[in-house]
Amino acid sequence: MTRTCRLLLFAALAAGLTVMSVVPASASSHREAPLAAADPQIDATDLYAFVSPDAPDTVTLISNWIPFESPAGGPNFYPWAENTKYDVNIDNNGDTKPDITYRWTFTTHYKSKDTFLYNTGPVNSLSDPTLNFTQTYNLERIAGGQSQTLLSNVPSAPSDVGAASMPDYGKLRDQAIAPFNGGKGKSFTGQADDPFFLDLRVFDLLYGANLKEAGADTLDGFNVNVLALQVPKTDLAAGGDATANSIIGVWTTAERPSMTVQSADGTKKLSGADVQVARLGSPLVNEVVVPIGFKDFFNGSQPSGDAAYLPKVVDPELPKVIQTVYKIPAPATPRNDLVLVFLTGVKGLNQPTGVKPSEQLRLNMAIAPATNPKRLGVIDGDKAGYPNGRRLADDIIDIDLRVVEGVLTGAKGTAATLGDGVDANDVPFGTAFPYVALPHSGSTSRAAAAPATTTGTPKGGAGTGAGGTAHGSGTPVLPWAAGLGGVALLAAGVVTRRRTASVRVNRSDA
Ligand SMILES: [Ca+2]
Ligand SMILES: [Ca+2]
Ligand SMILES: [Ca+2]
Repeated sequence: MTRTCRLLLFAALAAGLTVMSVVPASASSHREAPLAAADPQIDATDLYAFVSPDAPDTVTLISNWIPFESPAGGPNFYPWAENTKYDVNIDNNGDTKPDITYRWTFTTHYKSKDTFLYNTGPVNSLSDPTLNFTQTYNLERIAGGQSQTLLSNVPSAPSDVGAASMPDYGKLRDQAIAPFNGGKGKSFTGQADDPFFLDLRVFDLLYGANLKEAGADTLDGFNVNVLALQVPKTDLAAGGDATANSIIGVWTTAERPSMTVQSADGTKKLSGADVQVARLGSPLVNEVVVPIGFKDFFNGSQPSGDAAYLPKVVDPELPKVIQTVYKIPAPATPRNDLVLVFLTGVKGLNQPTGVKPSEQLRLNMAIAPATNPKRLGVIDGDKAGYPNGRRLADDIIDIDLRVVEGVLTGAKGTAATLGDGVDANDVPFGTAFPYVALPHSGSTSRAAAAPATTTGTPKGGAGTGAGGTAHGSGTPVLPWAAGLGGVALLAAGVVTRRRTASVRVNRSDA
């Protein structure tokens, strides 16, 4: 058996084990890669790209980091990493190479290091002296080998310590929205509610003998750190022509120096050439529960090498595992439908002319925002949603479960109605940039915020900004991890093209 075959078998078996075991709360969609899980500041959770519903000449890009931020996690809370380049990359001609990169880099400041406090009194403004810990950032746009500074020394919104410390957090959020290019562009960085929603406790539901029981949002009450950007479509399109070149591919990455030297005096120094330590494009490529090891390879890889995954995508093992366990027939192979969704974009929707296969979140900017967004996006006839880009309210788990089970090639019955029972975020999204909900406050306990899902009470909101929906579809539930065979194998394929050992060695030393 070749190394590749062994690894693929292991991937399928491990994924199968996921199907057949109870999923612990810690095995979330977020902390999936071992190295990234130990290093949450460079753990990307989700990437979104959509035409702005209230400014349809612009596109909004949102890149989220640091999974499972517990709101009361003081006194250090959730700073951005220093010496790290947080990037959102755009391929606007389908050749797998980035043509434009937006880059945020952060610097930390203390008013006083003679206190352990994040804030030394109530904070009513980002410039208050009571906000002891602050971070500022520079935003660059890199294109054609040239770097242009769009913003410098702009404050990032702090973690929401609690109502006594930050009585009007919304005001702090507003102050952290920074316009540039004469107001044509906007940037926001800081804490927000995690907009991703899913149920990881599906086994309780499935074996609870009630497939119509509503799911519970595992990420309910948790925050993330958000990089949000809104720019004119013409800033993203090849040649500035958003009509002729309306399709872009997007992925987010983090880079930092390859060597970390930590000393007994409590200091840490980073040096050496930058190395990529995070990569995320389409959801569930970077979020699926994959076997130990594979995710970290993916995080260091480039889209230009993704063609190597093709054989793994067209003949995924996991639908066969689902067939064995759940008696849902696996779609016939080769799965060219999965290639369209995960590697090239769908022709006539979001596939660039002459595309080279690579994993990116592909958005056709020419498709106008939906008047009535559907949580299931394209498979429910709403072409402004995933997999044409991704809006905050798109129900990725339900969509990908159905896609992997063949809904794009006509699968009907159970395969076309699968879902995790969670149809919307725990809190409503905003209707204006940056659209993400305000963070859950450090003074709000998770228990107090727990949803009454078993009664079917709707929660969350009908946020219209990025396309909200109501809760409670009552669709049959299935472990979402089980439905992502194509993606798991795609990630497994990464290992067949692992990059130089030196990079990984440096990475594992961190
Ligand atoms: Ca390109
Ligand atoms: Ca949320
Ligand atoms: Ca769902």
